[in-house]
Amino acid sequence: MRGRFITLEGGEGAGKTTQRARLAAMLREAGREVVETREPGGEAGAEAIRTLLVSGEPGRWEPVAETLLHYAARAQHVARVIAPALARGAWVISDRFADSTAVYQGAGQGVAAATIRAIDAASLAGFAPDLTLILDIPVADGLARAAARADTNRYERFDAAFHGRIREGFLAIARAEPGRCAVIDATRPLDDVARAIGEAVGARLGVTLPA
Ligand code: Z5A
Repeated sequence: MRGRFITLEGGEGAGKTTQRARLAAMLREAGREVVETREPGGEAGAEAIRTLLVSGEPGRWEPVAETLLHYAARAQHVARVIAPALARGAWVISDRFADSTAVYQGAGQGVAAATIRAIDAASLAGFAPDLTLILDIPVADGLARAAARADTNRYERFDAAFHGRIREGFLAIARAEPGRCAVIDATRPLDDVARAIGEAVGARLGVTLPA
C-alpha cells in the first residue's frame, strides 16, 4: 500500500526541522517506516543545487531562474527519493516542498502564479502532498529563533517586507486549500506544537499516534 506524503511549511524559524523529527518519531512508534527529507535538497543532485540557492547575495538569481532551480532540484528529489519511498509504503515527511516556491518565488519575489503553476505541471505532473502542515509564527519571532543559529542563509538576508509576504502567502494557500492544509500555531512551546501536529495528522490521515 502506498505511503503518505506530509510536508511542513512556514517562514524561517517556525520550527519545521524540529517538528519533522518529532512527527517522524511518533509515526515510527506507530509502526510506520518514515523517510525524513528536506527542500531544497534531499537527493545528491538536489543538494548540489541547494548550495547554489542558499549561498551568496539576495539578488544573485533572477526570480524565474531561481524558480527553475528549485524545480530542477524538486524533480530529482521526487523521482529518486520521494516517489520510490511512497511506492514501498513508507511515509515521507519533507521540510518544505512546492508551497515554498509558490510563496518565496511567487509572493516574495514576484514570479507570476501562472508561471509557477506551469513549471510545476511540467516538472511534477500533478504530484502533491497528502497533507501540508503550515507552521505559523509572527515574522519577528521566527527570525529571532533562526538568528540564534550559527549559520544564516541567503533567504534570511531578504528584507522585513519580504518575510511579511511569506507569512501571508502561506496563510493564503491554507485558506485556498483547506482539505490539504492545516495551520498550526507555532508560537507555543515545542511539546504543544508537536501535540497539535500529531492530532492533525491523526485526524486527517487516519493514523493513531502516541500522545
Ligand atoms: N526556499 C525557497 O525560496 N523556495 C523553495 O521552493 C524552497 C525553499 C523549497 C531553505 O532554508 C530556504 O530556501 C528557505 C526558503 C527557501 N528560507 N530560508 N531561510 P532552510 O531550509 O535552511 O531554512 P528554513 O526552512 O527557514 O529553516 P529554519 O530557519 O532552520 O527554520 P525551521 O526549520 O522552521 O526551525 P527549526 O530549525 O526547527 O528551529 C529554529 C530554532 O527555533 C531552533 O533553535 C529551535 O530549537 C527553536 N524552536 C523551534 N520550535 C520552537 C518552539 N516551539 N519554541 C521555542 N523555540 C523553538
